[in-house]
Amino acid sequence: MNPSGTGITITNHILEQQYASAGATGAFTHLLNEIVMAAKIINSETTKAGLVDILGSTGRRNVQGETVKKLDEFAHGLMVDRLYRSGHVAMLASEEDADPIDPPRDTKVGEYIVMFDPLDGSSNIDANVSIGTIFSILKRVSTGPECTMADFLQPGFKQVAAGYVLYGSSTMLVYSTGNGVSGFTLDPSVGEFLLSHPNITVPQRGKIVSANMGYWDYWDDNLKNYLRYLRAKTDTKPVYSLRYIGSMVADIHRTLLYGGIFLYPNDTKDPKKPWGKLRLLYECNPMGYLIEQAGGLADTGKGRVLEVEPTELHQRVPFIAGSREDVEEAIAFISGQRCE
Ligand code: P6P
Repeated sequence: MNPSGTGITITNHILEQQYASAGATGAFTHLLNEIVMAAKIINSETTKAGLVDILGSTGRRNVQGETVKKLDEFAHGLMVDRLYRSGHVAMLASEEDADPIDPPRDTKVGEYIVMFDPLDGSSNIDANVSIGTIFSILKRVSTGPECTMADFLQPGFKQVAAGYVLYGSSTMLVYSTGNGVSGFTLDPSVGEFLLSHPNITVPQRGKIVSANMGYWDYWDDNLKNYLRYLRAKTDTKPVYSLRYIGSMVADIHRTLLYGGIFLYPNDTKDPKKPWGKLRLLYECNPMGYLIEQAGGLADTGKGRVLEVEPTELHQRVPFIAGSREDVEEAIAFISGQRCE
């Protein structure tokens, strides 16, 4: 085991990607490094969230004397500040804001569009369940002085990078710029993300199914046939284990490492919204990009997630992702081609 601080830092890794990319200007490197900085600061806040609540409930202020903010509002504000500070962002969109976020006055802007969920799963934080930050990076496509909605409504295969930060038993940053997926673990003793999971690859097939089975009655018969198939013991397949954390970053991280299948399918909870809960642009596209970069598949049940033509900033899509063979099998059931 290397002593702390002797591994490859994420900054080294990002720079190596820049050197390998002909004509790179360093803008992308700077942008990614601001996300790394934001991750370190958010991590610091999430690890003391419980304490802040206690302090906040007595003094109405946290230990630094600041007004106690909801953690996701804090993470949102920090991401906006750090990203625009890079000087390479054209415009931002966040799960926390209905509309895209304009750059502050007199901010140097660049060519990148970043969409993010600043603290996905934050409702779990009081239970000390892992939560995460998800980000998706594209290049603007508009050419005028102002960005347009077309810059945001690009299909997922246009992403130039995507990643997440998982604030859990250890804090990890996992990202891809299109050359495979790399995972870095924060070493608090040196304050650096060190390469811990080079070239993450999803196993071709797994033995884990990850879905909120509480919605069973809202799902259609084809999906139920698939789930019954997974829990059946046969000579050709094992019984699948159910693992569902209810925090997308944690569930997808496990799926990337262990394989299997994660499903947030469409449901009939609200007949007017038969498309599930997860948002396309800053949850399903970045996670789908990472899963595909790691050799897996990400599908809506009706096609590849990364080929969905977006129509709205916060639109939701069904999301079925994980090991290639598991997703292919799920789609065969969901489409009605298989029933056992
Ligand atoms: P449900 C968290 O609130 C989140 O947006 C995702 O992180 C997670 O995958 C999903 O919702 C869980 O939703 O309906 O199963 O509680």
